[in-house]
Amino acid sequence: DLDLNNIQGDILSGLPKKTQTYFFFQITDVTLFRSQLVKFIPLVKTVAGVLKDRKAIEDHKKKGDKTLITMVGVNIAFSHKGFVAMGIDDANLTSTEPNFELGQRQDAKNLGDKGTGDIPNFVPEWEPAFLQDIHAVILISGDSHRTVDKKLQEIKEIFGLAPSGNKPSIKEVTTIVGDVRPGKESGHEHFGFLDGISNPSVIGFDTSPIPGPKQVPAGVLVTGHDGDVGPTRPDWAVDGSYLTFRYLFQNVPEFNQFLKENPVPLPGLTPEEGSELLGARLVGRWKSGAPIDLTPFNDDPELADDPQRVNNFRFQAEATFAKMCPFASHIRKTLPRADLEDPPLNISIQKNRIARRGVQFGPELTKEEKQSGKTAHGRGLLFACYSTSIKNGFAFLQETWANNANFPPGGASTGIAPGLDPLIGQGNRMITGTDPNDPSSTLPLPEFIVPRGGEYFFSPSLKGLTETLAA
Ligand code: N7H
Repeated sequence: DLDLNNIQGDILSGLPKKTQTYFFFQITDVTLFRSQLVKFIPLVKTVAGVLKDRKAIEDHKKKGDKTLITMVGVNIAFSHKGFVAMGIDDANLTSTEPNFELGQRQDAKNLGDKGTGDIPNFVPEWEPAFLQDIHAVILISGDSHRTVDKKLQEIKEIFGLAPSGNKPSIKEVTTIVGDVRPGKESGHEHFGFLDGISNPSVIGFDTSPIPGPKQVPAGVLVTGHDGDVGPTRPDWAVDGSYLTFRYLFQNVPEFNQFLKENPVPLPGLTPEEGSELLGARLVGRWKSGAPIDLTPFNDDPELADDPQRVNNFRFQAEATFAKMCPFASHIRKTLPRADLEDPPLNISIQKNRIARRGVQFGPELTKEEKQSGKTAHGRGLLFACYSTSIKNGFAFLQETWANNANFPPGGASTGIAPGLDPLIGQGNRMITGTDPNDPSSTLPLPEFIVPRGGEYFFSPSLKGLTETLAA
């Protein structure tokens, strides 16, 4: 019963992309903005639109045509500050969602970002642009910079930012461009690991999910449906989703250097193999995507390529310590499958699921960076995720799981705290369990990922945009 023509495309299917531009802005003239929004709405790509695009890509591939087809997808989302600026009552979105109400700049302190002062005057160590108020973001995904830039220009004209024509109703705060990595690295994030393997599959929408974690009811990702634990939604706030954006810089040469200096000391492994194994044990997957839980000591690209197996694991409670995926590995921290869902705890984690839609930004490593082991050019992940609760979703994963050395609780069976999420954990950064033969060995970790900005948004339905936000 999902209305695919009413839900923005990035929420359920992800906008197809080789490149993606995030255009962040403030609304400076509300009345004018609402009238210009009427002209913008037809550009918004719905889930139905994305499905059509994906079919076109498939058909194109089937014909054996290797050229890219021109493709572009536009979505829009508003922050709480944006709704306030527009005079829209968003109480249904704030009443049970303190993170959304606060805004991410203040909430950054709770997330563990570095900075000065106390909430509400907290100033995180972020890029200056993200210290300003952001009212809304327009996402443009596409096959090339040319297509996306052209669409951005069209949008700027609608809102009066082109040199001639309309009066402006908005002010640009910042524009960030993300790019899928080139060649063989396509689909891999900057540390080199395949990403986007495990995302919640939605009952009634994903009709042939790959074996893996339980399907979620639509309301985990789309407001107003079964599984949305929020308050009753007014019409305009049904069929939407919260969008969490995080501007995350990755210290890639430093990460590689750290692996090089700390190979897992497993007999029979070369130092290079030991370093590779350490990386895999930090993430919970090998660079190919093959999970440590199924293949603890060797990468297995065949397994990684097999959709029937690549996500079909629970974290083996019965495995010997040596074979076990470290409790604090990134994918175990952020989706602790059997650790919580199975006896003795039997805790459902359905409400904690998020749909990740990020894209990489920044250049490939240069020769100099590889040699020096030091970052010279900013790069990382434009992290984006959707869910109907930030409190149970992104913020919960970051604060209660990633930043918590005692999570997941199964770690207690060894008497040793698992440590922080080695990638995104903030605080006293250390991990245990990376040495398969020594549960007690503790590895202090430098910072590999640095948050430099972000905001929380709500991505409304087409009906909400048309009937309530535009006028
Ligand atoms: Fe993570 N990485 O490339 O190392 N992530 N992540 N993430 N992440 C995942 O299984 C990465 C971040 C989740 O369903 C994979 O699809 C990087 C934040 C969740 O089993 C890899 C950054 C949060 C999952 C990475 C980053 C999460 C997940 C394996 C930042 C939320 C799915 C690929 C620069 C607070 C877990 C896959 C599951 C998987 C990486 C950030 C959450 C390789 C580089 C901020 C829920």
